[in-house]
Amino acid sequence: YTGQFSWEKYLKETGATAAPAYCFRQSATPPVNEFKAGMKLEAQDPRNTTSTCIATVVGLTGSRLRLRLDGSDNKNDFWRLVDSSEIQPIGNCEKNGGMLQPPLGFRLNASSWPMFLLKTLNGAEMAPARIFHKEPPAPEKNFFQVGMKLEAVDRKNPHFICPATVGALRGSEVLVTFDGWRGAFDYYCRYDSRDIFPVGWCALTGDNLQPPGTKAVLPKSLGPPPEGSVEGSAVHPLPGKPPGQSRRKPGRRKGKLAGAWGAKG
Ligand code: MLZ
Repeated sequence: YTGQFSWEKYLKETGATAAPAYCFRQSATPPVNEFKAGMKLEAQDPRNTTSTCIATVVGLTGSRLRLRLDGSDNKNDFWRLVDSSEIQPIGNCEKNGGMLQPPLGFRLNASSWPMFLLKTLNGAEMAPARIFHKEPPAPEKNFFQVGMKLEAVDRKNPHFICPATVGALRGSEVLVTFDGWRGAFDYYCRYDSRDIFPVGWCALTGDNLQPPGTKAVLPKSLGPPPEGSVEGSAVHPLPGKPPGQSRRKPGRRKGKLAGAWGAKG
C-alpha cells in the first residue's frame, strides 16, 4: 500500500456523505496541542473513573495526548484530547476538596502512596493551566444518520483513528463501524463521544488517519466470512452451518482493494 488515503476519492467511490460537523462534540477547529512530553497533569483513572490521579504526557499525536498514570505500568497508556474534561492542571483536585488517588494497579504498597506522590511531584514539570482547553458543548441531540462517514478512535487500538461509517442508531447511541474490517472493531458510543470526529479531522490535527481495511463486507446471503479473516466466523455465526466454509468467489483475495483510495491513484 502506497500513497495517502484520500477522503475525497473515497467518498466518491463509495457514494457516501460525511457526517456534518454539527453532529459531533468537537471544536470547529481542532485545539492546538502545546503540551510537551514529560509534563504532568491530573487525569481521571480510565479504569476507575471516580479517582483523580497524576499522569505524565508520554507522547503527542494531533490534538491528543498519550498519558501514563504515575505509579502504574506502561501497559495501560490512554489517549485524551487537550480539550478533554478528564484532564486538569495539577492542583485542581485539591482546590475542589478532592484527594489525589493511586492508580488502579499501583505497583507499590498502598501505604507508600503519600511519599510516592510527594516524590513524583517534586521538581516535576507541571503542564500550565493555559494549555488546557475548554471542552466543547454537546450537540443538543443525536443528529447522526445511518451511512454517514466519520473518523473514529479504534478502541482496541486507541492510538489509531480510522475511517468509519454510522452502522445503526439506538437512541442517544451511534454504532461506529470501521470500514473494511467486517465488524471486528465496531462499537456503540454516545453521539457526543469524544472518540468520534468529522471527516478531515486528522488532516487538520496532523494525526495519522489509518486507511480503511481491505476486508470487503459480504452480502448476508453469502453467509459467514471465511476462516482466517480477522474476526473469523465467530462474530456472525450462521445456525446449523459448520464454520469456515467460504463461499467467496475464488481469486478475490485480501489486498485487492489496497491502494484503491490513494491520493495519487
Ligand atoms: N494489527 C491490527 C490492526 C487493526 C486496526 C483496525 N482498525 C479498525 C490488525 O491488523 O488486525
